Amino acid sequence: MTERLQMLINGAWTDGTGQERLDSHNPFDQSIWATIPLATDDDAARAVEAAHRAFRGVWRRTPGHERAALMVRLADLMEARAGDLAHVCSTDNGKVIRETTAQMRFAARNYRHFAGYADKLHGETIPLDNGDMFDFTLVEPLGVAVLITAWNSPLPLLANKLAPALATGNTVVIKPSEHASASTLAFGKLIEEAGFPPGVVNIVTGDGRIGPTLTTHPKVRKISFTGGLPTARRILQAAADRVVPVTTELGGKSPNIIFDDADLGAAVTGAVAGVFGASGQTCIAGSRLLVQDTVYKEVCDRIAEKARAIRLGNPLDPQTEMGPVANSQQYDRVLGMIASAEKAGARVAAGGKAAEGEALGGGYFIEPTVLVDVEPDLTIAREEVFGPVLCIIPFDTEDRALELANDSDFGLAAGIWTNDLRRAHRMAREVEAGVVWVNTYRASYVGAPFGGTKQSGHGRERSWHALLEYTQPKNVMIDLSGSERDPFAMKL
Ligand code: TXE
Repeated sequence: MTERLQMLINGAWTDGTGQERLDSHNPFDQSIWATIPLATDDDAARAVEAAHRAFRGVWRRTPGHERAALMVRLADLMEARAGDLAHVCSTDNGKVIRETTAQMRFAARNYRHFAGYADKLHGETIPLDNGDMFDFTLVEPLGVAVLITAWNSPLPLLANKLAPALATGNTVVIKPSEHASASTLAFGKLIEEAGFPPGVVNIVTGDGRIGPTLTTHPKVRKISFTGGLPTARRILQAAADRVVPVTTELGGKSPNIIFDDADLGAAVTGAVAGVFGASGQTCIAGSRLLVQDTVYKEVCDRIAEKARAIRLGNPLDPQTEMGPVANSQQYDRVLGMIASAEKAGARVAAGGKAAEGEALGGGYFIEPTVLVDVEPDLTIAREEVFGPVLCIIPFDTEDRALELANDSDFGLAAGIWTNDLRRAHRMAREVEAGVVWVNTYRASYVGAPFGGTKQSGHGRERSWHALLEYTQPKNVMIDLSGSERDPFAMKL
């Protein structure tokens, strides 16, 4: 049965004012399993107005400890329903249930972590030389924040934004991806159950057409976006008109660098998990593997062997290691990029084509693909594939590894595999990335800042740094002297 889902505006579930709906496809078998409303501009504007009223009316004045209590309740609910939510996520975007289940716990921890900040936000007093003036700061929320997310990990991506936004007293309008909105709408039910006041969290569904209404609405004070670079450019241009701050979490072409002094077993496993986890559909995918020439052949062979052994199957089966890619556009795009890379001279050491078979339900499966001897200037080595494709590039010296690693428009993550402590520190300092892993890859912790540099985006999510994205200090200066001053002289 196809589920008919609704949006959440001002505390009420609604089809919106339009008649149109979008289909949600299960990427495992291409069935239409749900439909979502295609929000109109009017729906988007109503959601912003509701968030604005809730900000002005109740949320801004809700004490920190009460905001925290609601967020903890939300985290409890999310943990209790992790199984159901993971099921919706996996059905909607094809990510394996092992990962989506862990992701629900991770997202819940995010709300719990930021709840801890809600009653501990404070400004500072600033000593002035002149003793009869008193100066202090208030840390204030920005107001209505529009949170736009992508389809690959809807609820963890949302938690990165929503947890700090709520903890600091902002209200929000969420716009999940048209390719995977169902889990965000299921999460909306928990927002309601936890008891958040109406309008604090609104969810509108639809595609990019409602984007401009959300990003140019005069009552919006903040935009946080996770998605692709072309959309980021459009959002930044829209926000520029009204000088609205934007946090961007975009893609990557992250280098994973294996030196010959590394523990090769761990490095090979880390490289495989780093790019084939989530079928390569993560912004942090370690999609460029740089391997020192002395161990190049051995590493390529071991990785190709491991890639061929990855178990593909139904994402809802806990034994499955890799699911389909999330939608038909991704499927066509990834296969097209592999074909072009082969034509341009990359050699396929594993995979390279669509995966078919009875256990694969007719879905959007692509074989885990390893391309070796890849010239660093090939498109496949420079552009984000967002699919299960690894490019392996040899290097000789540490300097050359660094040069290759930094020769990218992106700068999200980097992995360094070495047992040389000095080299690990040198590389960590020199590599252009927002996140560096040494002897591990794709590890996450809510207390550690996350975000990119260069065209991977700006601003930070998770950790106390995320609080800065949703607050601004207001400086207050009080004259305590009680005496009249020279009105034409600069004070102090
Ligand atoms: O992203 P989009 P898509 C990369 C990846 C992928 C590519 C495209 O390479 O192949 O992006 O993915 C909303 N104003 N990443 O098409 O289009 C849209 O509805 C406001 C990397 O999914 O960027 C959706 O909610 N919003 C990434 C969101 O933007 C607009 C994860 C993202 O969609 C809009 C996903 C507009 N004008 C894809 N137009 C990562 N960083 O992990 C669209 N949207």
